[in-house]
Amino acid sequence: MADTTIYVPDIGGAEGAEVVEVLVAVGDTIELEQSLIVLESDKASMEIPASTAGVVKEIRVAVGDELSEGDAILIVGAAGVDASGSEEDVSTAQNSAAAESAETQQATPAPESDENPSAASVGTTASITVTIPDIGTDGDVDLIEISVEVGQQVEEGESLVVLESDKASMEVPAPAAGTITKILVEAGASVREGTAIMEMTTSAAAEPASSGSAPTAPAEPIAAASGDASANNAPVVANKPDNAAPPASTVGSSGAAAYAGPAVRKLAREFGVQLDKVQGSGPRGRIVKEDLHAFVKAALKPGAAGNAEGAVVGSGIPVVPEVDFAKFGEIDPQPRSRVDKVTAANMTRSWLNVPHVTQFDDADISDLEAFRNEMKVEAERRGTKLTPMPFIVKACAVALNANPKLKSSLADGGETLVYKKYCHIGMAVDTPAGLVVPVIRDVDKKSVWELSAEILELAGLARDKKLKPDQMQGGVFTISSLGNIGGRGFTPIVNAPEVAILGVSRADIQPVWNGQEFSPRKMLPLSLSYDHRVINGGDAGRFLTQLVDLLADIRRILM
Ligand code: CAO
Repeated sequence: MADTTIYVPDIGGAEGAEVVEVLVAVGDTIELEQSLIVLESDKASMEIPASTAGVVKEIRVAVGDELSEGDAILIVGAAGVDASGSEEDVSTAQNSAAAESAETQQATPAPESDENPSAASVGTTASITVTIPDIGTDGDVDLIEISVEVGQQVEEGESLVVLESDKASMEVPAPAAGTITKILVEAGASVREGTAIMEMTTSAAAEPASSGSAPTAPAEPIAAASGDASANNAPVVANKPDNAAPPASTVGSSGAAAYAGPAVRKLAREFGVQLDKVQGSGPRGRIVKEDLHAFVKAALKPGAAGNAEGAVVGSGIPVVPEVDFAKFGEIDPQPRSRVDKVTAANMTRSWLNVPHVTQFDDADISDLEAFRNEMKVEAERRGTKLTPMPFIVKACAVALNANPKLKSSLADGGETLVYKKYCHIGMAVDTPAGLVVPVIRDVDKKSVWELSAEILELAGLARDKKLKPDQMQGGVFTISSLGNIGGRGFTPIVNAPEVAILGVSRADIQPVWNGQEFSPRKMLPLSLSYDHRVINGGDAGRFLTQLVDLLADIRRILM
């Protein structure tokens, strides 16, 4: 692709609109209609979208420039072409020199010259290392999640990583808008104030704060690049409060007079929020994402206007009113771990979306238990411990492969059922930080010994908070065993988008009628919950019956 210059399109006749933000940097890969700059006239502020995709090779404007229709904004080249290797040698040399100097200082403001627009094209990137800010503790804390990846563009204040101490979890925000160039830590690492976590290039025009601002520091908002631009690369207009007549290209109908960028408007539409009801905290009252979050949070509080006790919100779910428990006695409010909160959100989502049915049966594991006891010495010799779990996991894999619907998932909004040829099974593990579900891969290809060792290893990693994200992904079915704890049965919640989950309760000796007499048999209570949109009683019955048969005679696992 030849280099393409992107010019200011028709901006409704506005002359000399001021560049208030540059949203991309040299070297960025941009998509069609991605916002490039924000212009502000005396009537409105506008985000100018890209009329072509590619890599930004040169930026011809800087914050403070005054632009009119037809002025060059930037030059875009083909993706994958090194900017320094193009025919634009002179200007890119300027850029890289400027980029280097920007590492230590802010970009030089562009000279206000209309005659020589290229003189205004200074490189506007700086490279910074983000470190862990003051997190209120001298000791190490766990870095439990990396929320971004290399190459990702982030907004100022966007969460980069999540930390969890034994007291609280917190997010470290991006100190400035820019692009992540290197991640220096792994999820599960122990970090402390000052630890370098990633490197990023920032738009120098964005005035990056010193690296590693406080996790809760309110970010000086910068409009997000938006995929929400209207067609034909028309600028997306965010009306200023004093703009009485919104231009035709204004995005969104509700709150049209509010002063907000398209990304915020899009979010507002998703939340169903009327923007003119939201107080903006950005420059000149611009509404930023944080304002929207605060608004929604306040609106969801019981007692908030329009949300009185008993009223319904969102999808029509009545809100459980908050109770002042201190009125009734001493209380000890504790912040919940992130794992607990994520589990709560997942469970609620599954409970609300999945029509659950639970089916019960007991497997006679007397012979399995006898065999397991015989194997105990060998297990010790192998340095492992043989619980019923690896046999259950293995039997599930056999029954799942024979009943593949039980390991399918819905897709395309319910139009498609995705059958999986692989058999990765998740195992719920109870840890002090909450419930986690490591996934055992290719269960159908592993021996019971291998599964036993892997279960021990994954359960240990889970309890030590050392599981990597990919060790918790890709499951087709989940087993939740409370066998080591107790209970006669329970109704587990499907781990969507999976469609079935097996609950295992505590095995016990039960009198079982053998046709002539009651004999003492070790019975394992099983409960299978399934998504009735996908699985019918017949499917579930066949699966569970086969599982019970396999566990009653584990030689069948080999068949
Ligand atoms: N019936 C009777 N005894 C059982 C049993 C069962 N169904 N399952 C396990 N046991 C026994 C084991 O044999 C072992 O006894 P011994 O030490 O005498 O051999 C003991 O209970 C402890 O087992 P374990 O917990 O060390 O190992 P496991 O393989 O059975 O389970 C794991 C591993 C990770 C599933 C389990 O430790 C765990 O965390 N379970 C809780 C999962 C959970 O919270 N689920 C709920 C999710 S929904 O809220």
